Amino acid sequence: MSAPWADWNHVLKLDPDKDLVEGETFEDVCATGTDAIEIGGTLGMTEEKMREVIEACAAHDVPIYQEPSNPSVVVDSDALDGYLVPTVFNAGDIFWVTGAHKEWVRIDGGLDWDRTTTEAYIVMNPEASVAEYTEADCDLSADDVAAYAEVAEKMFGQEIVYVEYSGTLGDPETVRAASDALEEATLFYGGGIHDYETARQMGEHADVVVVGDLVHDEGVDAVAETVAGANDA
Ligand code: 1GP
Repeated sequence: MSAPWADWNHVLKLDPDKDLVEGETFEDVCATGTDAIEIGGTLGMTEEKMREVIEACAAHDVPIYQEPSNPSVVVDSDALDGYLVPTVFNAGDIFWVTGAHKEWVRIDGGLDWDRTTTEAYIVMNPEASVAEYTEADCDLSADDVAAYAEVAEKMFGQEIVYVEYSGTLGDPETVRAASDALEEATLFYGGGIHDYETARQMGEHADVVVVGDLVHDEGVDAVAETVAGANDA
């Protein structure tokens, strides 16, 4: 059986620390047509906030994954289809490559390996909090990104490679280079997707387009447009 993400075009990432647009509900969010909801966020995260959002989405018919930013916020819930655990390939601080993970594997009850997959992040926007946190080296050429993608898939057996421009629209040629470097792994792209056209453009190269802030800033209609763009790519 192939991995679920092999069939996805679009993922919506919810940040439990941010509100939905006034008047919109998690039911509306789940009805945007997105293939999966990823619940994560870098700042101000607590297990309680995570749990609230997971439970609100669980009533609706969309796969839900938690993307824990650190071991203390991992939520043990049957409502989750799984855990997508980031590891940052271009991090300057080794904590974000394997350091957090060595704590993770020792959480109470242990990790649920049947539902856990890592995402090999390549962090590209130096202004983003994830870049600051991880002390990522974002000064990378398309060729560098392609090389990291190849290392992730071939040397480290990663199923998901994630080119992350969080907060800004990235360079399509860099995304294309990452895509060309991969054989089997699924390429996620995230950052600055805000309408049909940007989703379609990045979806031409990435297997899966990830949309984040848009749902909190503009709302579900804007997200639905990006779903259409990703599906048309
Ligand atoms: C963030 O890649 C996602 O982890 C999406 O980025 O918030 O810019 O859409 P945006």
